[in-house]
Amino acid sequence: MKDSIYANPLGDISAFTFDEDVVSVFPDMIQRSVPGYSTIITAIGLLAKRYAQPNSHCYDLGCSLGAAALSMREQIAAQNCRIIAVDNSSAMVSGFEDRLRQLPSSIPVDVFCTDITDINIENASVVVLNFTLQFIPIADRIVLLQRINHGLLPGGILILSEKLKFDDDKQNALQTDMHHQFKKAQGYSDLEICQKRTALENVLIPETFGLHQQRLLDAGFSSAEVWFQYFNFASIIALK
Ligand code: GEK
Repeated sequence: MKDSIYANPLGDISAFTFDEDVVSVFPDMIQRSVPGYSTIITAIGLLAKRYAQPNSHCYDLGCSLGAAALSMREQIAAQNCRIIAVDNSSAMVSGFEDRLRQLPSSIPVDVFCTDITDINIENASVVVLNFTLQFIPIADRIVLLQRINHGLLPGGILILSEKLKFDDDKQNALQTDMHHQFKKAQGYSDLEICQKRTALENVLIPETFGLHQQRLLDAGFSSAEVWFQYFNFASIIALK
């Protein structure tokens, strides 16, 4: 279904939530809003193929409809892996469960409707935060990353994708504008772009790559580098 949630003028724009209306258009919304989204989803599968260890867990935190979990499930060759997918939107979780019922596979996927800051992360070889950390309050991000690092096995990997901001004002304005140009090229109107931006204010809180990198190192990762970037959207590989 095509996303037209912000197509008409809304008197009062309430804060963005992942409710049933969003879930019904989510695949179209994320594809047309996040530059490089499908490339990142494909690469998450390839990285999981390389890093998933036998008898370990692969986590998709903030799984939405499970695109990253399904990409991992398609590629993982290691024996006896379990995918654990978590989201705190019940509409997303039931949408993903519906999808899973239609797509059986030998690799089990457990889906939990809970806050990712509340879950136990253990015996993990791969952890994915694909455009999710940006919705966690900044003060809580370090603890979550520490817990992920702690739950990763030696040789484990975190894939962290985020919308970025930039220290330099000109760079920030340019990259933000290019993102809007990307959305316009995907068929969104100026009104849709503007109303969505208002709805996301104080809900999606981007940070610079420098802050992410330093926090990942502070959380115990040995290195963190961008492997993909398209305007102000980037994906980072952090190695335990
Ligand atoms: C994808 N990874 O398609 N606990 C659990 N889930 C949360 C929390 C939280 N505290 N905060 C937000 N979410 C997906 C896309 S979307 C990104 C991820 C976007 C969930 C929220 O319910 C939503 O489903 C997801 O994080 C963010 O690869 O829409 O920009």
